[in-house]
Amino acid sequence: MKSRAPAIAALMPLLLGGCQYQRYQSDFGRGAVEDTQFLTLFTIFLVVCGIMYLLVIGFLFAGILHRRRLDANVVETRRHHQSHPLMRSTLIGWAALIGVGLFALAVASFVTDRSMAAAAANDKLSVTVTGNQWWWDIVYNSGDPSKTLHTANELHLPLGVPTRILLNSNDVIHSFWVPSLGGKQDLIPGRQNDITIVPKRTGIFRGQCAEFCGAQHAHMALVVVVDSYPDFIKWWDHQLQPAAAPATPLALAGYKYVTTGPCSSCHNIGGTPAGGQVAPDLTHLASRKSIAAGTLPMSEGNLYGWVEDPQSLKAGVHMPTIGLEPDQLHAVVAYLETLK
Ligand SMILES: [Cu+2]
Repeated sequence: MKSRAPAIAALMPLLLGGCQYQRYQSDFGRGAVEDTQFLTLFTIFLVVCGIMYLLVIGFLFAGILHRRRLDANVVETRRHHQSHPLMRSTLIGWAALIGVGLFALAVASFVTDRSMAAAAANDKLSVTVTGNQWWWDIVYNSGDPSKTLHTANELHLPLGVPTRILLNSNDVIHSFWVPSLGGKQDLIPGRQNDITIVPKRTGIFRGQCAEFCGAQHAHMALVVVVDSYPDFIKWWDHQLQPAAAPATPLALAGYKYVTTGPCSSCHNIGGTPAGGQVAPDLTHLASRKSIAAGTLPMSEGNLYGWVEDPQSLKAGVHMPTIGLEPDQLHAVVAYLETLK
């Protein structure tokens, strides 16, 4: 008989890849302490409610069968209903079971709630995330202003560190939701909400605005990267650096256009004259994994497409289609690619 080992070995990358993908955006991702707590609470509710449901259905069918047998003799049915002791004890048992089930759910819910509140009280890092149509502004808060970091659309979190994420909105209601890392919280204009996450698995996770916020709501995704603590500090230190100086004549031409032309009135690029504050910070744009809040993967081709005609890729986005000449487009993309 032929061994199945080679076939299973051949399937392993597919299976492992599937697991990896599942964690990317999944309520079963178990990427953070909060996600695991939610999942445990969900499992307890599912089991208790499932048992209750099966019991109700079981009693229903038992009642129907019992009734059919008794209907053969109406007199017997009446006598039975008046005096059957099993009926009374069954009802008392059922009421007690409902009480115990509801009490168990209340205790489980309370314990989960307290445990999440404890993590929020011990936060070690504070990040402010502001929702905009249709992108995420991200500021890493620090007591030292030279360490305050401004970025966009890609959130890095350190493994095992309780991080409080302060949530604001500049326009309409959005919702911060990274399924693999825990719950969901609204971003409301004029009000600050917060959510605390303690990541327990390194990796890349996808978040998505979960409150309909306009035509491009579906293109308001958030890439969340959980790094080991040393990698996170390395990333933070690198992101604090000003933009790299252009090294080629083409990139230099792009630098001049981007930092003094129309782009600079909306975008900020650290260490350059571009100081706009109403669009995503571009200082380290090319180090990110996506363009336009998860609309496209980061690549040279996608940068060309996005810069040339953002309206065809994300209709209604505030970035206008400027109509660059081909040489301007080559130069702008060459410069943006240096912003690692
Ligand atoms: Cu939305």
